[in-house]
Amino acid sequence: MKIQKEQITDFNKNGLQNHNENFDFLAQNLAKNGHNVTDIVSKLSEFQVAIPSWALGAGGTRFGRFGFYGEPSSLEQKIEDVGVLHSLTQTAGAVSLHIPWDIPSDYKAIKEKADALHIKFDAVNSNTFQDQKNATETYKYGSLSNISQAVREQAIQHNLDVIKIGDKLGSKALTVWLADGSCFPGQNNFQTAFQNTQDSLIDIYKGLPHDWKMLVEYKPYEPNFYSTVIQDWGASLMLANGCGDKAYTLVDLGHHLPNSNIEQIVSILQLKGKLGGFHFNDSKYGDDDLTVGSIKPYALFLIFNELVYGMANNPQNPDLAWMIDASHNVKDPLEDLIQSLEAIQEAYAKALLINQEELKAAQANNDVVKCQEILQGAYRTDVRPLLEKARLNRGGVISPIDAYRALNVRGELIQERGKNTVATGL
Ligand SMILES: [Mn+2]
Repeated sequence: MKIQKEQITDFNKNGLQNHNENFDFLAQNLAKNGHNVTDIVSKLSEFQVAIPSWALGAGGTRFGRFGFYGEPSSLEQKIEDVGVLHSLTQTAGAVSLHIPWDIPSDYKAIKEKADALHIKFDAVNSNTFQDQKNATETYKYGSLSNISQAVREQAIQHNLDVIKIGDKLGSKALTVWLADGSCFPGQNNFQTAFQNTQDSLIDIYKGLPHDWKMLVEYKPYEPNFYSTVIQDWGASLMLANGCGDKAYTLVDLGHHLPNSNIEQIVSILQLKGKLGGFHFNDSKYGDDDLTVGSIKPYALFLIFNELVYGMANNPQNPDLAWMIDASHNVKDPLEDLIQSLEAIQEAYAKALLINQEELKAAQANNDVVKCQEILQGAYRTDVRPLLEKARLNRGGVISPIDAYRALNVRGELIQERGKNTVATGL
């Protein structure tokens, strides 16, 4: 399914007057307070977030999976779904593939399809948390960290293959997330597992094209419940540093123990020029993979405050790979992704409203109350008209969820694909 320009124009007709009134009111108020509204809107327009291919179908839990009708069952269809998201929101201009779930059979055709929908190929993700069909070795006891050299070699080769696939599509980064670890004390020697992982990553790093990055993701627990080899940002940073300049830490919002100060982590990594990418989601208890901003929107805003500061003040840190990393069990996956994209833009817009000079002055005076007022003043602003304007400027819709429903996208997808499709890999 492809959304046509006329459908978007038609949909926008109804809401345009309301939007204009809301936008003008907000823009005037912001301008009075010294904000450059045009600049903020253009920053929002430019901000693009990659959609992971695995988030386009229902994810499921350890206990069961309830499918969602009309799911994409091929890479082509996944890219079409990202195309739908992008044409409505104009902020999903990239897709992040998962190998082996998304190996193209016809590279040229896939690239042409993505180009036509204005979608780029973001970081490619390797998978050594499942055994693959016909594999000679098993990852049951780990992959890059495994005590067996044969297993490590298989996992290294897989990552090198993923780089080759990504390279053919125009990707510029490999994301490595390891499920490696142990479920019981004594099961693993921590030092051996860490050293094996470092050595394996160095072998993969050697296979990176010169303009590529390696992003090392961390997670404190799950699927291993006693220890994970790359449990936190410190372990990730050590491994990245051990590989070289093109290796970076990747922060996934859900991969922290409760109450971790994630905004401080991203801040210091940027200072050190080592923050490579960011995965968005939300959670209540752990790696819950919920809709971005659905549980802790203020924490997301505080993270964006640090990201905005870093993007302005840390030229030593590269442009970040932004991706949603979520899973959908009860919602229409595309509606969930639209809500996530909106929440990301909202947090970004609010962070852009923080007057950094004023904040610096208040910090210099140890005016704690003023510091809080500045942050919360920005947070309490209803920035949605700015998001609407950013979308409209690029040819998107005023209200993506309403448009998605008005255009009966899911109904069309079911018509086209049937009810019992399953997204590959899930
Ligand atoms: Mn992730």
